Amino acid sequence: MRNLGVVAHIDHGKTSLVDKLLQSSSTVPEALKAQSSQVQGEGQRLMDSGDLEQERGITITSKPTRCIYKDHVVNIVDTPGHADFAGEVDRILSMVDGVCLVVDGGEGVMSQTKYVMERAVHANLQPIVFLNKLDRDGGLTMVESGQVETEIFDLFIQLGANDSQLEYPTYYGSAKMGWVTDNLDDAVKVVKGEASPDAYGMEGLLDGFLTNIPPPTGPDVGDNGPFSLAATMVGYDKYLGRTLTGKVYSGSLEANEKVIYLPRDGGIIEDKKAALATSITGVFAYEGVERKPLPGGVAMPGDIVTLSGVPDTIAVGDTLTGEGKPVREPIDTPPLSPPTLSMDFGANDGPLAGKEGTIVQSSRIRARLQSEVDNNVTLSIGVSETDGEKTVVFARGELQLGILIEQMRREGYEMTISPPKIVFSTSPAGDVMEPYEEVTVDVDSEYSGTIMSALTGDRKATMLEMNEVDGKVRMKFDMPTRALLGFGPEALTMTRGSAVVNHTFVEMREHAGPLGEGLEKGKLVCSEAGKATGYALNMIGERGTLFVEPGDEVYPGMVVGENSRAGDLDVNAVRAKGLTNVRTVLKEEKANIAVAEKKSVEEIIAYMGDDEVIEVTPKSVRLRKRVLDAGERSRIARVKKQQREAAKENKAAKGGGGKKKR
Ligand SMILES: Nc1nc2c(ncn2[C@@H]2O[C@H](COP(=O)(O)OP(=O)(O)OP(=O)(O)O)[C@@H](O)[C@H]2O)c(=O)[nH]1
Ligand SMILES: [Mg+2]
Repeated sequence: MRNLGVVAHIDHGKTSLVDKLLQSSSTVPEALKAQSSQVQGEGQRLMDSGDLEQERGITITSKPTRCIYKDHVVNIVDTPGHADFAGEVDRILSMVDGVCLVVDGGEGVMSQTKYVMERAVHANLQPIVFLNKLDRDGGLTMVESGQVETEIFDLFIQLGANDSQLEYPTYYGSAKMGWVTDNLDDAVKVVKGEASPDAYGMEGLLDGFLTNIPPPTGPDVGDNGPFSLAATMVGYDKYLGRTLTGKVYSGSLEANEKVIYLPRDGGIIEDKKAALATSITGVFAYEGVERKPLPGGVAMPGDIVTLSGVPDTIAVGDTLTGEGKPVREPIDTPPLSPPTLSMDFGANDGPLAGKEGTIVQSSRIRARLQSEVDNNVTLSIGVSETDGEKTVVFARGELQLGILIEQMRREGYEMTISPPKIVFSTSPAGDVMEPYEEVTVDVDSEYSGTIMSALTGDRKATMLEMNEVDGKVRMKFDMPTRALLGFGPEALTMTRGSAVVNHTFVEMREHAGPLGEGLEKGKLVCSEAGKATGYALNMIGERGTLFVEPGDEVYPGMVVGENSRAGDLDVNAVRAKGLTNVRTVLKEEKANIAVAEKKSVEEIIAYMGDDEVIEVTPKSVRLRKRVLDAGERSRIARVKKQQREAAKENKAAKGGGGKKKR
């Protein structure tokens, strides 16, 4: 048996690789192979089986799958590459003995490559490197010159990899086309059309797993030892109820056996043992994305299995053990890095409340969030400090929150969500601490100055390094997480889409003080209620960017666009043109109106001002001012301005007008 995780930076081709590996193994039934190649034909990946995963083309949750290759069971776990879901990767690595590190040959080592490898090296996992996407235009250049391999080796050294880890083999190929080889010259021939990819297939890499990754090791308890398994993923199935996935650490388990669990931070409670026991109703493993009864029915040490009939209250990180002969202490599960962002979720309190959602009460919103937390260790919740009715959700990034909100919308929830707050902490000395990130920006050389001034100005970043290769510049910055919000989409606009921004949490540091005022965007705020008209939007469109279309329901205080100047502007979005035939007018005008910019939930999260809230329903996502009344809002704005000026004067007085010397 071999257990391995497929890890990489976002989009480097993990899921494409797992899909192709499955097709080359012998367990996966013909039907699944067909399904897989059909899915791939549409540019989609079989293993990205969730709705949102397929829509966005990214992996959100890790998925184990089991295949048989040359009489070996090979459990492969696909992991997400986006930094917001990095908590998933931490857990997966505790189940496996090796990792297949996928690196896009055209991009080389990226921020998330480092993050996942740091975890893998420290978890003592045996690595195998796969340089992917060599079929792409220019995909070979950096690989042929040896640059990518040097970057990878340097990374391993830097991470303190041990001798056996440093002996990792390197494979070259294309996950998309389904070929791999351990010989660079052969890969070059295939890419240049001098050799056929058919001669290769994926077997070389599967063989590499068998030779280089050690079989699972556990405590030396043999088959008669107590059964134990750490819950790595918890789920819910409408037929099976609560399910749990993890690797058998010791002992064995089959259906109908009784189990209890130990919380991750506590030992066994003797008198509660019997009350907490449940009977396992099923032992399963995944073939592709299909859940099947585990062949043979008995889960043995090393098996990665999904169980049903587990206690309802078991959470990720808890240890499941046999009732008759339990282990006394929970299995050690890895600590997680702290959440960086929080948002308050509450019932919709806007004027359109209750019209579009089916689940609207704050108590039900809280219950739903609680169940999310039970299944996902990287999220946590609490009661909001500002409003006891609201639930605060702590997460690791705007994408993670955006995906959660998007999922809830689809289930019928309607909510108001407050702007993201950075999670601060207090140092032992009593200073306010905030999270810092390392940010890498890859961009066409001509835009390097633009990026640099955008980040080092209002956003308070410090540049760490800058390298130029073939007209592309890679820059590294160090900056507060707070200052990074909204930068991704902005960077794309500033560089005509050429910028790729990546970031990883570094550490908590002393609070950097207020960010530049240039980051505050002026908004176009609706002054009247009704349906937006083409006539009105046509005029408003000249003031900036529109977020709504003719016919969209609007109300006073709703943000209908971005002002091209600083400061908010009240606009009437429902004004109609005289008394002419409204229908034809609408039609004529629609043609002239600038297309409304509809942002995704995570884009709105990163974009919203701190006096705004998001209103989410199954049908709409609206941005609005927290205070709807225009008069009240301008009063608050005046006070805020005064406070800011007073603070500035204060600072100037303290500094004596001159610049402080270091
Ligand atoms: N040309 C080319 N494209 C590839 C190759 N492998 C993957 N891709 C493409 O790269 C994109 C990302 O592939 P995925 O397999 O989803 O990457 P991933 O690493 O699983 O992405 P996340 O899970 O979201 O981090 C898709 O559009 C793939 O079709 C390859 O070998 N060659
Ligand atoms: Mg993926």
